[in-house]
Amino acid sequence: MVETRAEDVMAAPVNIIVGSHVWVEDPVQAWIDGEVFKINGEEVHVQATNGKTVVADISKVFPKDTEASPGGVDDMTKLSYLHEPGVLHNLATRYELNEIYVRLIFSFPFHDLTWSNPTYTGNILIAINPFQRLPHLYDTHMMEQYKGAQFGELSPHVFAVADVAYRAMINEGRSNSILVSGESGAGKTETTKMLMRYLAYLGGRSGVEGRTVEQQVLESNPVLEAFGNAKTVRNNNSSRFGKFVELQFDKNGRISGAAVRTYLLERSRVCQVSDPERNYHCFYLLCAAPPEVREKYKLDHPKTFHYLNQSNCYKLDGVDDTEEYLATRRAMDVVGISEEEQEGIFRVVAAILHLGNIDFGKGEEVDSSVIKDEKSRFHLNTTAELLRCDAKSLEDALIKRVMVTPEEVITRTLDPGSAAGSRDALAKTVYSRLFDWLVDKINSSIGQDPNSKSLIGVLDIYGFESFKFNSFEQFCINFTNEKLQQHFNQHVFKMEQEEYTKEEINWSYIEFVDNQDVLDLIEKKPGGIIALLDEACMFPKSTHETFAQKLYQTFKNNKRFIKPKLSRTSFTISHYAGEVTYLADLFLDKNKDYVVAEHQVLLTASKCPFAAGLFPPLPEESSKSSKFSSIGSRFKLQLQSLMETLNSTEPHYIRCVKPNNVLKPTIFENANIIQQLRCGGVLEAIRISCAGYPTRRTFYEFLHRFGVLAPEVLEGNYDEKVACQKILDKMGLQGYQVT
Ligand code: AOV
Ligand code: MG
Repeated sequence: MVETRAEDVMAAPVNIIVGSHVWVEDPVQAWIDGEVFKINGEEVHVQATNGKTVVADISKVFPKDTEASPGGVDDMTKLSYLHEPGVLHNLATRYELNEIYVRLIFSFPFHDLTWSNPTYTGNILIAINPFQRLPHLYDTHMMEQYKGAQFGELSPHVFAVADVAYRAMINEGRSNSILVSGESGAGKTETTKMLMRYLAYLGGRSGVEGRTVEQQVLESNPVLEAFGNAKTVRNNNSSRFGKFVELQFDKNGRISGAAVRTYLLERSRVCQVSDPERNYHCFYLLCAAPPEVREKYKLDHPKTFHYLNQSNCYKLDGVDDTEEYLATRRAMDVVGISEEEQEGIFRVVAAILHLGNIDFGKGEEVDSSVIKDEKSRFHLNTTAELLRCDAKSLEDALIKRVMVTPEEVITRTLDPGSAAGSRDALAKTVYSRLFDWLVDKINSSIGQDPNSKSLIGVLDIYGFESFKFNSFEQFCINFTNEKLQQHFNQHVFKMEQEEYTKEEINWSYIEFVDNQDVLDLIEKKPGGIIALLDEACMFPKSTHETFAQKLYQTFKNNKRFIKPKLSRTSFTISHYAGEVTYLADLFLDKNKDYVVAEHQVLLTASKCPFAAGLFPPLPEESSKSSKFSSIGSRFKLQLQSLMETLNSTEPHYIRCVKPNNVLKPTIFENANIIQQLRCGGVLEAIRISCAGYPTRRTFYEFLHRFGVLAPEVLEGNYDEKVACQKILDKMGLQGYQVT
């Protein structure tokens, strides 16, 4: 095999002289450009174009491409200097022209592709959020252009990625997946919707009357967004759940079914919202519904509801909640949710708002509570009415607990604090059941194609999160991101390097951060954090403090685990994307997956078939056994199964980048973007794509192709390998290996 490599342009620069145009590091702008005016040993003095004079070590000074095309390049590997400032400058140049996509093509084959078919099918698309509508970029005309165009012929685009995936599926009969990643607000969900729109366009049945599968798939997005998205400080429409959409195709390449899998909806948001965030969109759009709907559900301004007024944010810029209500109803029609079911759904949503307004006062007995006042009584009655259950039973379910011992039945009362906790637990359970119901309904309504041989999966999952206070939700979200990062590493780095090792090619291993150790820390069984958390949940005397102590003890020598000084309940994990400190305080509660028996009984008995349907009676056995079910462990299994699915597909990656934290167009924050590129492994991927040996030929192919350069070699009766070597020697080539 003869392997030739590109110029190793990532290596430290060698040709820096006085007069060179260069990039140097800058604490504010990350990189600034300028001209070298003095070199003193390793010290380079640069006159920057912004007026500053900078002295930097030569290893930190990179040459600037003075002949670069003014509009930048559409493929990173076309840059003459592939270093961090060059990559960043290229993205900035293009972003200024509203060219938000740049691709990174790898020209090496993966080990599972045969030599007869060495085309590399994977590529990475970098997408920078424009924070403004660019309608021309996604219109029908654009879709027409991308359909059937040769890859690389047109500008990089999400449509091009979807097109490659679709064609690979048709031609090779293999399943493909498109993994969209990036931090919160980077544009994953919007990108996913574009991908789905384009795939629906390719695999749709134009001219078919009535609801088509692809229409239903597309309209499932606004339905899920209304119930699973909310405004956060990072994104006005932040997905609070993960989503994997599997589009199934028949043998003619037409969409024949689809399945939506969702992951871990953030439950705490239903009763706890911090300023200036919002609760799930559906609550606000229902409060803005036409008057007759509002009257029916006894709704008023969102500020009158405890679950909404903990934050002062009610409205979203540029969003009309009344219009959103109508749009959601229309989308529900298309998806196949009946009028009656829609009525049931919104009745439950309204009931949750009223439930949150029930307050508790101290009862006469010790540790007991009563419904606080007339206002609370009104909301209690309204909740019962909407859920079609008995008001007294609802009251009891909120403030009393029944314990059955072999001897007797004991009724225990709850103090006002615990009663409020019980109320919130009910609200969260009902809401998460409602969300799961919607997902199931969408799946059954769209239908699965059991005969489908190939599919395209699109993954839109929450990005890495690190806040001032991080809890169990962030722990699960970041665990997911570690898993996906490993998948990316395995494909782009490990496999490529294993290929070199297998063929015994000299290869200075490009360092990439292998995160297997973080995954072990989190999910190893036994002994990982999730396993220890489950143990703590099962042991009645555990508290968050004993749990934290156990972590400190177990992981005191773990490089990825840090105990913050002076802290008694928080712990820090050194993730691939940076350190995150978690507060263990609510981990135990949030990990316990159980429904209070009284709540279950109450709702199973509801006279509303929809509400009762959310709480099917438990089978005899499970109601008795107190088998512990853990959210963390279940999530781990879900992720495992997702990874298995992804591993059986040909992956394509889209890395979304958030250009600024103010969510505004045209602002390009260098340091922020570099951080995202580093975290996402994009820079290493670029490095490997040019430092590797992108072109490979068998000896036969090589002779066939390049023999004309040395006809005398062909005439000589040489061994193939020797003949190749002779051609290479004659041409005086460098940067190749013969193995
Ligand atoms: P996310 O999915 O990555 O965040 P979104 O896809 O919701 O981010 O994008 C955030 C916002 O950026 C959108 O609401 C749009 O206003 C804008 N945006 C993103 N992509 C585009 C585009 N291609 N064209 C125009 N505007 C865009 V999160 O769900 O928070 O992780 O959990
Ligand atoms: Mg999203």
